[in-house]
Amino acid sequence: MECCNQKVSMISRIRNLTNRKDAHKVEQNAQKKIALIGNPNVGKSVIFNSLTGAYVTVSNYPGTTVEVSRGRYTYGNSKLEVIDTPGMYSMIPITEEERVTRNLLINERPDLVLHIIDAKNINRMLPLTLQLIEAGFQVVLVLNIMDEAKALGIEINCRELQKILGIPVLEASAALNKGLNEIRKTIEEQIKDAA
Ligand SMILES: Nc1nc2c(ncn2[C@@H]2O[C@H](COP(=O)(O)OP(=O)(O)O)[C@@H](O)[C@H]2O)c(=O)[nH]1
Ligand SMILES: [Mg+2]
Repeated sequence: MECCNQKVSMISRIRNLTNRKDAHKVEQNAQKKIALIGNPNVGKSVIFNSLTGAYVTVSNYPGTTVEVSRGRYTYGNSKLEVIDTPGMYSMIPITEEERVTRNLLINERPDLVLHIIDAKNINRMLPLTLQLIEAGFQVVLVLNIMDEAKALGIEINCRELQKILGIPVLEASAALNKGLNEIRKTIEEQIKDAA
């Protein structure tokens, strides 16, 4: 874990030396974007629906038959675009869905990435969190399906995980409407920091 810790802190130092935001922003005042990323069946769409409500468009990603949903998230006077992406296991794509999500991340460079994982399987899912951090994204990790994890006796030391990764880590049971206020609060705090 120490080695992983050092790696993450080195990456964040390198990230601070580069000016990636300016390099990728087409418009200075473009609407900020949040992408929901994660394996299939981790609750991305449940969280997307709760964040966006009525204003949602679903379209095929250009040149593919893979659907991507986009919606609006409003707070105060600010509006964000939220993107519900096709399931992804790794930044190195095997399926067409993964290729779409990888391309979307590269081409649209979201200001914030919510990596949503199933709390029952964090060991299998954390490598993608590291890949997203390594790729320079501002990441928030959501440990969803906590209700089932707890029922199985799985306990996760969120504080320690947060310290090791250097990013916010939240617990949620989105289908039971738990943890969503905390997700909203964290999005609003984090998006302010996204220059
Ligand atoms: N028990 C439980 N089920 C959940 C939770 N979040 C989502 N689900 C269920 O998991 C399934 C997949 O959710 P969905 O949002 O479609 O996942 P996606 O493939 O990541 O978009 C659905 O049946 C949801 O109702 C949760 O926190 N707890
Ligand atoms: Mg979905």
